[in-house]
Amino acid sequence: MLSLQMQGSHVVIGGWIEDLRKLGKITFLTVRDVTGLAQIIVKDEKVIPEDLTRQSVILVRGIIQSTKARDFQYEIKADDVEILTKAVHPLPIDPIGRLESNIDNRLNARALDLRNQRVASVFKIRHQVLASLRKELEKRKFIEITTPKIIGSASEGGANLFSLEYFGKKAYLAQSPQLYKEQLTIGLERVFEISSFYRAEKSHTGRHLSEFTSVDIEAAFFDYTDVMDVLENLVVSVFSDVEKNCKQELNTLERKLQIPKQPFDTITYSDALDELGKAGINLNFGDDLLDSHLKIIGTNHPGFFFLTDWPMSLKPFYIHEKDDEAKISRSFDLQYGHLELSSGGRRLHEPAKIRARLIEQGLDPASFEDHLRTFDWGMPPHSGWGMGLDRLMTVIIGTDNVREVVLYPRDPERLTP
Ligand code: AMO
Repeated sequence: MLSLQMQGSHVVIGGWIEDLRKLGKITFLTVRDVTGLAQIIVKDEKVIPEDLTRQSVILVRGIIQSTKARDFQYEIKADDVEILTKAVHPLPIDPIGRLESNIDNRLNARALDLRNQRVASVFKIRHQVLASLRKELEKRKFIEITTPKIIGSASEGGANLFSLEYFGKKAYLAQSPQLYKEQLTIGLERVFEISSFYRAEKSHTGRHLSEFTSVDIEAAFFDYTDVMDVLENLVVSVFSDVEKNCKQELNTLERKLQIPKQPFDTITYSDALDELGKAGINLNFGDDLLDSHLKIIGTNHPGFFFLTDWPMSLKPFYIHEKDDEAKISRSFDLQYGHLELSSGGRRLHEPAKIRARLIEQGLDPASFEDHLRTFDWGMPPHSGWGMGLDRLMTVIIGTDNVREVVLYPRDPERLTP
């Protein structure tokens, strides 16, 4: 790192020209590299290459001296400026964000968009979130796994799968690691995966992508309330780690993080129906909660809260019922206001029960045979959840568009770059 203490030293720095101003015969450049921004002053016109453009990559040789500039502690008086790579002019977007570009233009020039320090900050925070999740899960003895993304049959049932041709056979892109993570509790007991998964839904919202990053856990001998505890503590640790380790990035984004208060509120599905009833919407037990319903419930509960005790009829085949009420599941969603961040629950682990549930849901046990076999090999009682990392990032950053927090988002309209 350069500093004023190095006054008088000869230095060589490389970086991108962020700004360029000529004042008479003097040229001022600001050059950025991974360590920050430096001001370069060029007094000799012959030292400045012709047609120097913003975003060109240059090598500067010069001497460190004190400066009158308000935003810098020192400047470099350049003896030599060499262009390593010239950038075009005009650029497709203004990378320092002085001229605002719309999200589509920015995504079309994403590599350049990241030279905007606000955008780079989002992805540095995302890096910290991933590091924090891994650290916390490792502390709790979870082992990171990587499961196949090309699969031979639908993992959870349902129709929202991308299909592809696989050496003459039909294959699919995995929508979640659900079946594998459950199977792996036999051998590894506590597992987690952080990977891309795929949903062929024609959704055009700020929270749906065709390719999203899911954080999944599965743990033997945990009930659903135990994995809810893990989830709550993980979310709080992520917020604290971001707050502690990303001060500069939060500052750049002008974002003040509130560490969520614990314990998170819990409301049951029946409580939600009551709240809707008070708002004049009368649903029956078993009706799904639509976006418009979640908006109302989210207004009543603006922060993090768990929504539990969903009807079994709304849950996938692998979810366990409550012992005392067979119509209600041992399952939950984690909400942030109206936004669903995660869903999970206790799973069926008895072979006969899971076969019966598949049939009850109109699914064919024969197409799940590889999975069902593992239930005869000592399947422990287990629970888990899946959380949308991209959605969690939108909460941390404070945006309502998931495309802001994904480098190269994929949605029904976007397959490039
Ligand atoms: P579910 O389908 O609810 O559950 O997905 C879990 C979480 O993943 C995120 N998510 C998405 N994020 C962005 N774009 C999408 N298209 C998208 N779809 C889902 C959401 C959601 O809450 N197997 C179960 C989880 C489990 O029980 O362990 C599952 O996939 O944040």
